[in-house]
Amino acid sequence: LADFEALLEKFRQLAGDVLNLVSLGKKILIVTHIDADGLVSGSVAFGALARRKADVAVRTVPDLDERTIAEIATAPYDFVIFTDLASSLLRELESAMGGRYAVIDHHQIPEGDRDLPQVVNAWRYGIDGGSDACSSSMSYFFAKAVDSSNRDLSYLAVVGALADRQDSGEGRSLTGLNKMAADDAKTAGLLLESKDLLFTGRETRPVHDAVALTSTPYMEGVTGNRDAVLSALIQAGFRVRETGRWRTFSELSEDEKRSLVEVVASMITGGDGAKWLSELVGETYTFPAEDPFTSLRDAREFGTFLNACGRSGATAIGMSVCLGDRGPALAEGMKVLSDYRSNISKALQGLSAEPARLEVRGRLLLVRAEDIVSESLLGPVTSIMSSAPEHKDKVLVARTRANESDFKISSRVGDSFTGDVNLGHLMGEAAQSVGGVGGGHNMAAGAKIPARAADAFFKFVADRLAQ
Ligand SMILES: [Mn+2]
Repeated sequence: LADFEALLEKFRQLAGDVLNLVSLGKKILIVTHIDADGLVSGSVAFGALARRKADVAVRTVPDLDERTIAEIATAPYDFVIFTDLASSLLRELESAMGGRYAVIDHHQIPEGDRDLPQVVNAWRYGIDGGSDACSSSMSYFFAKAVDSSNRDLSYLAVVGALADRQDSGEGRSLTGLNKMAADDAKTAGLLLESKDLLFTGRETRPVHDAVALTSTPYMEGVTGNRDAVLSALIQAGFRVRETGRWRTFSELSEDEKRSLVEVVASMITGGDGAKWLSELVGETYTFPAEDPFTSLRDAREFGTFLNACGRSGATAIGMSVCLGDRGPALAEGMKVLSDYRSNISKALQGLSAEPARLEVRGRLLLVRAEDIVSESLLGPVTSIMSSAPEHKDKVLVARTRANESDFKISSRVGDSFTGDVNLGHLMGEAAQSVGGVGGGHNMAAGAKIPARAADAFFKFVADRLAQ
């Protein structure tokens, strides 16, 4: 049973311990992951301590391995807080760092490690870390325990939760600890919630663009079909432009939204129009303090913005924006976002031009993406591919080179996969069987394995799925 009170009590304890270190002038390092949830949770923990005049620094890592741990352990810091990382490497961390660390995380954690005093993990408190708590909401409640004035950071937890696809409540709403953070943001006047059509880029993209970019749900004949959408809208007499610029979805009147739905529904092939509509309507999370027409106004788009920064090596830009920079960092980040979008579509095109790279083994779809998809884009590319109708009933496992000797692995469970699989555990066990490391969530997980053991790794996964 979820015990939120015990979790909050643990955060009060941790906050007390850390503030004690701060008052002794100790040097603190925050280490976080590069995805949106990682950037938010790292920024929030960093911001909370910086506001208390702590001697604190933050750094990001694409993933944690023993070499990185060894390097961090010898860096000149007295205490290290890991966010959105480390739950599958706690033994290694413990032996490298002794008691000089804390972990704030929501990834699955080995049963035997749950009670380590240094670790604050959602699962330990009966909270589902795959759907009810992300590192951002965890880190936010840590920040609030450090100082209640950090309530103004609550809206960031919403960004992290949506970016980690935790909108698993009714009508794609937030639940659990994420909802508690969202409620704080609403109370502070920083967040508006309403039911609407969840087109991607609803605040920023031209209407036809937003429709064609939307891949959840995947709309056959529409998703990815920008030009067709535009001409259908024009043919229907839809006002797509205002003097000199494209209109966005968020500007449309209710009547216009209805007629847009009609046009889009008529374009969808091979499906049930009413069904996709019901999947497309959901909870929108809007930040009224952000400028209209920026990517920060809609919480889901804010998450995409941060993922783009993280996956493009621009983590400092993403974190600066989280910490309040709406000038140079935002402008720079917008450029990063548009490059990121085009790199992803190039990667997807590259794969579809070489169908031999896809191999079906029973319910497993194996993708050999080396030399086409870079390590940092493997996660997003895997997500998009697994939502495509032809792959939805599979477990998709993709690989690419991380360096000369290792493969990076990214995996997703398709929406209509029927069967019981816990990918976090499966990736962990499969990686371990070949001398690698892996872990994550039920529906999305990853690993790093020695390249020479790739065949054995895939065989392990395929055999497991065949059971
Ligand atoms: Mn996360």
